[in-house]
Amino acid sequence: MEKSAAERGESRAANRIEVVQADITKLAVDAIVNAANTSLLGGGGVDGAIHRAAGPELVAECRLLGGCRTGQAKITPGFRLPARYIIHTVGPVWNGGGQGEPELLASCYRGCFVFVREHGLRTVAFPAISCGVYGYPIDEAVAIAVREVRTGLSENAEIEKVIFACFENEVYEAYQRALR
Ligand code: AR6
Repeated sequence: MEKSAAERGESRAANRIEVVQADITKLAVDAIVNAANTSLLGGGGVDGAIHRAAGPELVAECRLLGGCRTGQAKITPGFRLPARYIIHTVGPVWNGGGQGEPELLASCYRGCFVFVREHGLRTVAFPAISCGVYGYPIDEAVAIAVREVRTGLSENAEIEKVIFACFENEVYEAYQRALR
């Protein structure tokens, strides 16, 4: 029987999503996403790893950007990374869920997809934004990430692949469950 357009769209999106256990700084993609803070000047977690791997040119470039609000995104070159670009976004700190956290986290993913379109990027890797130091419950964050990535893929046929780069088992398993 023929599938509906919605079903076809869904399967096309599913084929373009990959979950990997990897250090995001090693991925040779068009862009990796950084889970940054509002200063954009570096920090711990994935942000620290990206700044170390990209080299000191990154913080010099970030100083020119004037920070970034929670839920928004900014783009820089990848410098010494295998990735061509870094899209820096600031996830919400989890404060119980009543402070607009879900909308702010969704806004991070949407802001990244705006840059993906503007720069004609075909491959992009996301870390689990807000799932580390910022304390977002993993299953809830993963549900938002998967929903927003599916939407981003359905709105942009040029994207070949979106990778969820997971550092921890718990996060990797949460993505596997959400995508099943
Ligand atoms: N590759 C992929 N994922 C990683 C890597 C890596 N190299 N390193 C850590 N993760 P976090 P947040 C995972 O804390 O919660 C920084 O100090 C990590 O296991 O990096 O958004 C910033 O400057 C977790 O699953 O980001 C901010 O101040 C996920 O990445 C603050 O942390 C996100 O954890 C942002 O907190």
